[in-house]
Amino acid sequence: MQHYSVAVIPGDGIGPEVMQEGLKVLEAIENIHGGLRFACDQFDWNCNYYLRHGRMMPENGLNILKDYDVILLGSIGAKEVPDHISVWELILPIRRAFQQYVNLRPIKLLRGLESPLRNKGYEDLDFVVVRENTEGEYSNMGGRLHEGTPYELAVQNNVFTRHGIERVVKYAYSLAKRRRKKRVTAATKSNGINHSMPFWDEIVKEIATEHPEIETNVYHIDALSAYFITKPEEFDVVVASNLFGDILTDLGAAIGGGLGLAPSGNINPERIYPSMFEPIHGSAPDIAGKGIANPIAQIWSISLMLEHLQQMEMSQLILQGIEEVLCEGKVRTADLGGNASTIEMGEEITKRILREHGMSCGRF
Ligand code: NAD
Ligand code: K
Ligand code: MN
Repeated sequence: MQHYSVAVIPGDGIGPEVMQEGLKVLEAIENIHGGLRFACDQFDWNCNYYLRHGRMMPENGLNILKDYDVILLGSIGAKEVPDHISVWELILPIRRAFQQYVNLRPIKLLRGLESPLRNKGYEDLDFVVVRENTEGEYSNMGGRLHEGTPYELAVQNNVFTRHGIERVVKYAYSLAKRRRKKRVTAATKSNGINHSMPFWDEIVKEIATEHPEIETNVYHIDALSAYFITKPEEFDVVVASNLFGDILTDLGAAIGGGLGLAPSGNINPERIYPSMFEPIHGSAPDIAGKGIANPIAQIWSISLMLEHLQQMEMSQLILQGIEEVLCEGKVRTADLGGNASTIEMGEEITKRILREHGMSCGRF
């Protein structure tokens, strides 16, 4: 029997709604496999917790999380708490303390869905973005001066370290080696950003020469964004700084069918610390509480989590279950043009995964 400990942080808004469906899928996987056990502990660390305790997680929160095999997150953010508190005091500390320097975001059009890009099918849309996740533009170095005067100013420093760039670019190459097209595309803006991007480009070039079997392209971020729309079939592994990767992947999610589908992994490749899996989307306050959020991004994030735990077959099974439900087309949430609830969508996928294995559908 293989045991994994999972720290579950449902979060705010639609986070708990989609997490509930994700956990049904995880339970189904335990039933199918027989030899896998997930010991899930739930933590109520979110904006409500902040309003009660004045912090997003307990003082020893990171210490508590550190002993888990993996962390599963829903989404964080509520209007009562500024984003610079909710995100900066929960998600960013986890990413940094656990050296989750790779933010892995598959951009893949699932079977059964149509891309908003005309004439692009699932054969054309299948790549991954590797986003640097611990430094770059998301630093807290800087500040504001002369507030309330006409001379008011804000400075935000970007922090790029050789170590930080090398490790994420190396990861991108190691991933490209295992993929079909064997191609790395690096995002830059060396014609507009003076110090950090030329530094980034130099390191990409150094690592590229160590991998002659991998094709390397370097594109400016503005052009690259346009190519996501005009020629997505060209990409295999795209590596980008923290900010560029963040923006590229919401765009990637949109061409892959929307934010309701897009998963991500915050990965510590050395496996010294737990990695964290979460949908790309936030707490979606506009639809929270209505029970209509699409749970697929959360469920697919669990598939990525199983891949990280080297349970490839179970990971594939989840993706297959999602695709089959989408191909059938009967049960769809509002973002996909249907009228199914979050629960109906989650349970349909769970049932499908169980049925694949000739299991009775239990309580569903
Ligand atoms: P968002 O991702 O929450 O929502 C953007 C749009 O996508 C909304 O119209 C929303 O309804 C829709 N959407 C998102 N997920 C969906 C789903 N599963 N099904 C159907 N539709 C979905 O982004 P936002 O509105 O910019 O941010 C809202 C809050 O979330 C903010 O507080 C923000 O800081 C936070 N946020 C958190 C994370 C995170 O938890 N890692 C990520 C992004 C944003
Ligand atoms: K999220
Ligand atoms: Mn984002």
